Amino acid sequence: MCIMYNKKLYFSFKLERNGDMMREDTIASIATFPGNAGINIIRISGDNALNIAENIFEKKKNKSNINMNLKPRYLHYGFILDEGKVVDEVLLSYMKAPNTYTKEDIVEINCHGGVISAKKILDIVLNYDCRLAERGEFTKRAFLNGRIDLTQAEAVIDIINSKTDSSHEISVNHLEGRLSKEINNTIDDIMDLLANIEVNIDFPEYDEDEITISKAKEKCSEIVYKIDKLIQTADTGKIFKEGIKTVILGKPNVGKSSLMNFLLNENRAIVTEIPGTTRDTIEEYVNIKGIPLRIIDTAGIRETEDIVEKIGVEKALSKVDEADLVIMVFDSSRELEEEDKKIIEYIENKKVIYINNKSDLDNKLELQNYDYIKQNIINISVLKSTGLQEIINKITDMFFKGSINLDNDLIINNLRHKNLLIKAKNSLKEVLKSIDDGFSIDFIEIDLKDALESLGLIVGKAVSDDLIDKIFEEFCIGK
Ligand SMILES: Nc1nc2c(ncn2[C@@H]2O[C@H](COP(=O)(O)OP(=O)(O)OP(=O)(O)O)[C@@H](O)[C@H]2O)c(=O)[nH]1
Ligand SMILES: [Mg+2]
Repeated sequence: MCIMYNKKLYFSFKLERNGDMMREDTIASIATFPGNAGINIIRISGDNALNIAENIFEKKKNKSNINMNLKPRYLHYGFILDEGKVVDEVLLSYMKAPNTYTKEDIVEINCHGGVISAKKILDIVLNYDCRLAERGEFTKRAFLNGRIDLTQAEAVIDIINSKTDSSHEISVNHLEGRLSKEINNTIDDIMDLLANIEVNIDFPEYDEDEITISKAKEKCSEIVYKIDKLIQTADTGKIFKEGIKTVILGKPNVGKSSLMNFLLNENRAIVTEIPGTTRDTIEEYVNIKGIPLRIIDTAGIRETEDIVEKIGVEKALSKVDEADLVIMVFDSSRELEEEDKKIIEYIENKKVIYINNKSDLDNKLELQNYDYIKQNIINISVLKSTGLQEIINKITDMFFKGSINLDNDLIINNLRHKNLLIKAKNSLKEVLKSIDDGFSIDFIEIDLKDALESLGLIVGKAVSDDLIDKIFEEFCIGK
């Protein structure tokens, strides 16, 4: 006896959106960032795209291509005209549906850079039966028309927003469909499990109840293990996406800004011998040997009557709350002072790397009552450029268990995915609990279906319009 538990059928109950072409109006926008660059691109998608192109574009007249139609997938050289007047010299391409980014007809016009040409051409395009695209609407159409699933659409925005090579690499993996494949395989596994259980409910004579249950338990534990492994990658994924939020903290004049500049390899923050030089926080991204740091230089912590400095100190302390890592800097040429002690106390629940800067000078820093710090402090001299590698090694140990390897690992870098995986895992744990407690099989079925639903939402099956709108609102215009 065999009942096919069909994934497509299961999700079609739940309003499956992917696959059926949506008939939509034609949209257009500038796909590039207008500014002093070589070119800008205006992108048009929809049924009316070709008609618009034929109306506004005139090919450079040479004998071979006068009056020739806009052949798909060719670059056509010519001019955009407005009431017979040349607006710009352009290259235009026409890509015929359905093998395009949106699965609709697409026209792309490469015009000259700067802000005026692209804006003028877009205005001309919008005079036709066409409207300005919303944020992410091209990619949204790619999803709604079934060319990509939701994880792939989300990967597009992550690629655009990537600040480090590693984050880019993780998102490209997702765009290639590695995450979708993994999730879909897990969905298939649960489908199989459900099929077996359905057989048992409908045709109890075909299988021994206990055998089905023990098999279900084994399979379910395997799936929980697999999902758990994915969830565990989420912290690394978050770090690569957002960078390790690292606050450099210390009393005035210890060399915090000098360390910031050293890590960034540029003179970003002002450095002087006057204590209280840095007033505001300064935030920058830096990728040091594959480690993405979102690094924040702060005002030196001390009691002060200076109103601006006071605000700076408060801001510095507030940054500590959201920090993944604090780099606390001491000045080895000075004795341990009350301010140092207060800072040590303030950050006692954080991940901290203690730095003893100015180790090129005579050491006056005594850390008698702070054995842990004494044993773990890293001696550096920003002036002499020594000790950076040790800081990097320490961060690698703290956040990546000693090594960074993105080659083989599928990494979750999206909070929505993480939360849905946790939900699916919890449903499956309920299944295991029901089995242990001896509940009937139809009970188990309910939690299995809940797990399926959560996993389906990751790849975009049965998602609500509100969720789709929310996801695509994060995109930039023109994508
Ligand atoms: N000898 C020595 N001097 C250093 C070293 N690092 C920084 N300095 C000097 O220490 C002084 C203070 O450096 P800053 O980087 O401005 O210190 P800061 O902690 O940012 O100071 P505030 O912004 O005032 O809190 C400057 O004169 C630096 O040149 C070092 O490794 N050795
Ligand atoms: Mg400073």
